[in-house]
Amino acid sequence: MKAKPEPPPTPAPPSEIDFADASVSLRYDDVFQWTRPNEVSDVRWRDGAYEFVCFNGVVLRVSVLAAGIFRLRYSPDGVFQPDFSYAVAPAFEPEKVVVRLEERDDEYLLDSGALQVVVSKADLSVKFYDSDDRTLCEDEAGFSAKRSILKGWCELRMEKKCHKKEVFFGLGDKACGTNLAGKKFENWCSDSYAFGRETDPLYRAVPFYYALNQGVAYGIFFDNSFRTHFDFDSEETGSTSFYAEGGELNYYFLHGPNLDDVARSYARLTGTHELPPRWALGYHQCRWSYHPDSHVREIAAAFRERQIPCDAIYLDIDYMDGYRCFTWDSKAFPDPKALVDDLREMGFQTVTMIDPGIKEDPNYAVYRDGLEQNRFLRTADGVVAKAPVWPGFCAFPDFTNPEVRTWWGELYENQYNDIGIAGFWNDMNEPAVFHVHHKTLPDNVMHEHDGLPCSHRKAHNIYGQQMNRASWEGFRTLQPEKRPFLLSRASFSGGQRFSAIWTGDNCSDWEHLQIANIQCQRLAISGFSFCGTDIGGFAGNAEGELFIRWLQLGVFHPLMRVHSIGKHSAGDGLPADEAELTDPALHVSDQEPWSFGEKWTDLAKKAIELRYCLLPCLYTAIWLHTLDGSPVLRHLAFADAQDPKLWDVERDFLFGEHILVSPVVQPKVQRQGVYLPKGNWYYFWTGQSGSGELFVNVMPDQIPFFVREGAVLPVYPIHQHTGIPVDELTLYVYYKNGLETSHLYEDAGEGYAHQEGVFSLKIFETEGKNGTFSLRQRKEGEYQPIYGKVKIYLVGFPTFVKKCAADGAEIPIKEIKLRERSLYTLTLNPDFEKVEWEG
Ligand code: MIG
Repeated sequence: MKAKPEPPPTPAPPSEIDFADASVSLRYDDVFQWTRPNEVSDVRWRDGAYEFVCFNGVVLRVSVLAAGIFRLRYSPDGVFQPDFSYAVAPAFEPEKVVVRLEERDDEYLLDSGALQVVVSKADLSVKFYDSDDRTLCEDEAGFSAKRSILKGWCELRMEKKCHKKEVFFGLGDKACGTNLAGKKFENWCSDSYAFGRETDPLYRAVPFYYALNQGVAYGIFFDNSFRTHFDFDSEETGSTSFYAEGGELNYYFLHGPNLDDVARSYARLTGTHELPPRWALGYHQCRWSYHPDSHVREIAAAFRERQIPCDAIYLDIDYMDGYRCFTWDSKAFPDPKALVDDLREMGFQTVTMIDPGIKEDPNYAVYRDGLEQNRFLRTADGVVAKAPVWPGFCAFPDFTNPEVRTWWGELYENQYNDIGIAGFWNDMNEPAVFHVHHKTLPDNVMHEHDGLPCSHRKAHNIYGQQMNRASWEGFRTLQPEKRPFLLSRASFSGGQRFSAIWTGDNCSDWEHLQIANIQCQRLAISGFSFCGTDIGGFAGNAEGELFIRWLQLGVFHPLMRVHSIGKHSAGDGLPADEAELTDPALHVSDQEPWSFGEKWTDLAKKAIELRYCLLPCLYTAIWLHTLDGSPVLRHLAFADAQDPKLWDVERDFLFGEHILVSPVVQPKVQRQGVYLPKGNWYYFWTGQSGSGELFVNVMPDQIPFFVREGAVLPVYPIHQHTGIPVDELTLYVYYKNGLETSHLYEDAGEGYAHQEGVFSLKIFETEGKNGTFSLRQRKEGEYQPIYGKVKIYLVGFPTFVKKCAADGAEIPIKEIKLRERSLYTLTLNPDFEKVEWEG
């Protein structure tokens, strides 16, 4: 070990002062100063972290939270603010990891086994290595911080080396192409009506990305709620950087080596959505607005008449009395309980919208109570902050105050407990206000921030997330035995614990169908697996073909909801530009499954039916997600990160354990080329198998998708809503020469008994060798699905099946020819343990 360097004889030189605006004006707008770490003077162990202290006072704290999760916190002046995060799940518990500190000539090494970090003595820059000595990620300029007189520490920066051909994924819900390399982004929750591919920022802020360096993955989660900026080498200088406009440079390094490992580590850190109620995974119909109640009833009746499955109908803002949250327009909805009861009778759940803005109106109880009980945000000068939204000027609850969250949660009592509204929809919670440029509350609005008061600069990005938390916790308290359903527009990392997400105000065109596809993939790998888009597009008018292709894609989105602007009573109090954009005259066409003529209605019905057939796959995928954080949707690169051909794929993606979806996102497609990741895949619609590059014939009523060889795909019969018990389960079993495992998870679809063991988990193991194929079933849990039989389809068996036995007893089989391949069916008792086929 080398002796510690002697401190320099003179005090550290002051950092350079840059009179930034001097060239522009003699009156300095502000004065900036940059701080960068200099030589490391000391390393010490303090409060569970290694602290590296530089001569000029910069400090880096490194802690190892789990095998593969390192945390790095920097302070430019040696002072750390209290450690606090709205993103990290309270349930996250650091693991004990053995870490060895070694001092070398020029650097310190922290060795945790699989992952190692070295810290340079010269300038505090860090490098991450894996146990094979591969450099995963290394600082370029590393840490720096800028402060100014007017804003204090206003740029906390990290700059890393960007490797040649390094690929980047994630970052929440950017609308651009999959690979983020060469682009730069901002995170600032923003109302983005009719956004496009290049629009940035959007509604959500998720400062988390994946990097893939020669097929080896790592992740970076920059846990900072200020406006953040990410640059993936957009200037081609060979560097990736990110910075925040305040707060702390505090990031987590998540070790791969697989993309899935990174996804799971991120989920472990920030949590997952819990199992939703089963109805929330059915088809949802929405409109701005179904109004009055008779119209809602007509819509419901039309679904049942046409036998088009549906589980939920939404009420947009017009159900309220003058956009006052938690009230009803008593003319249009004279008896909401009767409406909701009748809908439930028919198998529909009702979802209502709630906004954060509370109308300034002394006769409105929520506003009055809020004022009296000091529930609203105030400016730094102490006055209640007000800004116009739908109802005119509004006050905004401070959801970062625990008492306000409790108060807010209780406001749902009437709708949730008395009227029976099953789920809620939080809109405008960026928060959005009607100001053409600023679009949100001013910076000088103060937030309680759970005991660490701060300005809106810090709280803006978590406002929506904390509104969702307030709502969610309210539902859990009001009806602890019921699984909440909450859909939100804005959120922040970790917000997946409190709500599902839809992508906001998109448009009815093909470009937006492509964006919808990309955004959901990206949201899912960024923690928000429970996501969906306004199917058919929100703004503008869809045509039949677009609507059908979008519905078909929606089959594979955890939230499957049609929504569009239409007949609504908006207009009052709207700023001119918004009034124009939302002019109902521009968006008149209906967007119900039957709105496009008989031909398209049949196709829409088929798409929605497919959703109900595949519900067991979706439910199982979500269950797996809640268990280990595996995203329900994944970019194709997740299937084989070593294959560069998959890095830039945008259209095709993985769904759940074993499905690969190749949606049609362009008009008039008749044949579609697909590149399949390693292994054999079966085309669902024909049962044909293939690998690598291939073409499929695209039918109007089919969304192309493939199933991995060896997989067991559970399928339910078509049912009109999820409240109808299914009486049969079908297992599609795909032949493979080798082994594969699949799961089927089922439970009551509501309530929390599954946490006490009342669930049914079936683990399927298939094995093919020497002309035989077997399927084994193991069961766990105490839940008994009601279906009394299971039908098995064997797909892709290479020869003719000569013999088949279930649990040792030979059974007769019926053979059905399907194209070139044989498809064999048999019906068994659901408790079977083993089926064997011989050729
Ligand atoms: O300023 O409630 O994104 O889904 O229909 C528009 C009316 C307010 C925006 C939401 C949209 C919803 C609409 N809302």
